[in-house]
Amino acid sequence: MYQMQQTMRWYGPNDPVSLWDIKQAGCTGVVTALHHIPNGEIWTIEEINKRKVEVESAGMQWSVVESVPVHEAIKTQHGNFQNYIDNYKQTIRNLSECVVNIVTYNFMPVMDWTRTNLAYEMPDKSLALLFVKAELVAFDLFILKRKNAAADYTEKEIEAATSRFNQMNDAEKSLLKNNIIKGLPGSEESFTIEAFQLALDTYDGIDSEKLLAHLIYFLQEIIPVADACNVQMVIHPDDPPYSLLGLPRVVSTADDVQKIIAAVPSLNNGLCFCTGSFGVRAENDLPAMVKQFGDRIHFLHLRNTTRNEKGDFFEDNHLEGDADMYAIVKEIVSIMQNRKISIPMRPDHGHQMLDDLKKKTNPGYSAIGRLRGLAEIRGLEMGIVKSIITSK
Ligand code: DNO
Repeated sequence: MYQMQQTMRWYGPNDPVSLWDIKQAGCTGVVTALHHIPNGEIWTIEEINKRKVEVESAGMQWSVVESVPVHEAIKTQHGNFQNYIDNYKQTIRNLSECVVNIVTYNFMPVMDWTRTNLAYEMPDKSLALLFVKAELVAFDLFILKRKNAAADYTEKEIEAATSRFNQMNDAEKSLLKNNIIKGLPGSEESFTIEAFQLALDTYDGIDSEKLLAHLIYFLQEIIPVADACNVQMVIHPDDPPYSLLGLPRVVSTADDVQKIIAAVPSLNNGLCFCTGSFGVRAENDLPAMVKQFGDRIHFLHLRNTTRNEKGDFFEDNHLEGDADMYAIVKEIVSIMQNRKISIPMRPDHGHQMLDDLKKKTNPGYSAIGRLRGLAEIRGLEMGIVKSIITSK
């Protein structure tokens, strides 16, 4: 039976987690990107091959690129954005030339994934990633002081933000600011507060309808290239899956995904199905979404979150939290048998725990927490697969 290909993300030679650590976790594939190449520039065949050889020298395969970042000019359609689209096409061709055929990207304005607290202590003393809406609102109103920000929030939200901000000392305020504007691992963008405001300003007049039109234009340009060279493009959902700081978001729900597919139906217009991102919205029925979009899910991020009705969430253990991981993996197993393929997955994030508590790690990307997540999901999948075989 077809089973998921087990992979882990690797940030390249500076990652404190080595390729051999990943190999020892039981992975056969690696998810990586050429983070040293400035956003918008072409990835040359030479540079791609260098990374490929490095990964292969540890006995694994470069399974998925995460990410080829989409330049902000493409999202806003400002300036020489068409040049950036042309560069993007060339990067897709070059990756295909090197037989690296799955490419992740996102279309989130200004910020990639966002958390307000990167070291939230769990009852077992491991550290998790946390998003507290009141802290984000406090950052917006009292640190960034964005014009007309208050109009984006309810009275209750403003009250909660004010009271949260008043409890924070200077060090906590500065940490909150940095968590939001400095960019989390893989974000490729890092700002000062002034530059951050300028970046937000470039979205003046761009609502979600316009941003979606820009995304569709981008796809109409790049998907024919992906089709011609057999590359699967997979969009990562918004994380968190709702508007932040007044910015539009267009990849947060099943309806959003449906619109993107309807505009560009090729199966190479695919999805990186991230259970942790979609799972923060209660109306996203994850197993149903796997079923609905199964023919174009080419990459999986498996992780779990526990949310509340205020929009807060923390990253839970992989098999705990709001996402029914059993039902999700069962659906994935069934889709892989229908499609006769193994879909690459990575255990997304993990708690900082055990020896990693003494180390400097990339938030969410320490070795041991991800190893725990991978091991649990691997066992879950094996149980599902064996129970299907024995019930036949
Ligand atoms: C965070 C990641 C994201 C993801 C990008 C894809 O942990 O899931 O940074 O790589 O959004 O482009």
